[in-house]
Amino acid sequence: MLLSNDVSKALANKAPVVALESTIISHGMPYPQNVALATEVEAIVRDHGATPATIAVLDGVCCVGLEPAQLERLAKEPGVYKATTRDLPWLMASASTGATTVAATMRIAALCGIRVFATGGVGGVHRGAATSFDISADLTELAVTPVAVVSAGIKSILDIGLTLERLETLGVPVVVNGSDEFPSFYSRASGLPAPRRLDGASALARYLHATWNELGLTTGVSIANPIPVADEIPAAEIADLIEEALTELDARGISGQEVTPFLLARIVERSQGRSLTANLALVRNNAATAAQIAVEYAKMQA
Ligand code: PSU
Ligand code: MN
Repeated sequence: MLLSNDVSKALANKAPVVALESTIISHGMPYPQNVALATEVEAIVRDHGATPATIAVLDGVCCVGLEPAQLERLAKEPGVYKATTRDLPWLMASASTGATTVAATMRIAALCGIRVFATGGVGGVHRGAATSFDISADLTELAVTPVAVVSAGIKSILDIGLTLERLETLGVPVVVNGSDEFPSFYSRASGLPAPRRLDGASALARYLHATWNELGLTTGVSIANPIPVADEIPAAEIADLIEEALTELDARGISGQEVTPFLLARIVERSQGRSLTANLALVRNNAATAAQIAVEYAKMQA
């Protein structure tokens, strides 16, 4: 494990740190918007008083806190693997380079003592999972790793209702920031109620403190942070694009790890970049919220 100077100083001082994933850079967005966003998100975290820790595996080493040249490499290099937790031992043993998903990022963050993590969307139960068995290992990790993941909910490429059921079964606390409805990434709406609601960073930090420090739960926490109203794409508008992407997925027989990156790329193409603009906006929003939560949570540990 290799921590950047900034990250190791912040952790030593018990200062707030926000983990950031790298699959969103390598497999979730096109170049050059991906590297621009990664850089901007780090600045947003800093502006809100926390230290950013972007996580990836570079040449077999788990890196926490990356240099600009390393972000550029992850954004551009075609051979970067997509790595969930179970891929980490192989990347390390074969000295390979991998971008970490929500699951793998959570695991590495937890090993360093980082408790708050910002991303765009988390994985979940895929539509048709009853026959494909395709359920993201992000849910498995949320069940066992004490890190709070701030996301804009989940895209309706997934079955949102089944994902919420699965999270309930796994005992993962799920809370929506400032809304009574669970958000669906591009849209504040999903048709499903928020399992629980809290408003703002200090209430959310109190929730994390109760989860881990007072109750001793060992799970992760899912904090769904709805996309700002001004950046939303109405659910009905994105629904057709998602259906088309899912039909093409079936026609091509794509399965396994390729599913999510394929769907993300198709939706960007078919929306003529509109979905990308919304995606950038919600990630910025999540970075700001996560940093505020990390700041409040750090105060409670003092
Ligand atoms: N959903 C998004 N954007 C993303 C991802 C999911 O809206 O970039 C990425 C995240 O890294 C997430 C991963 O952890 O995809 C889930 O992949 P899978 O479905 O293969 O578990
Ligand atoms: Mn999968």
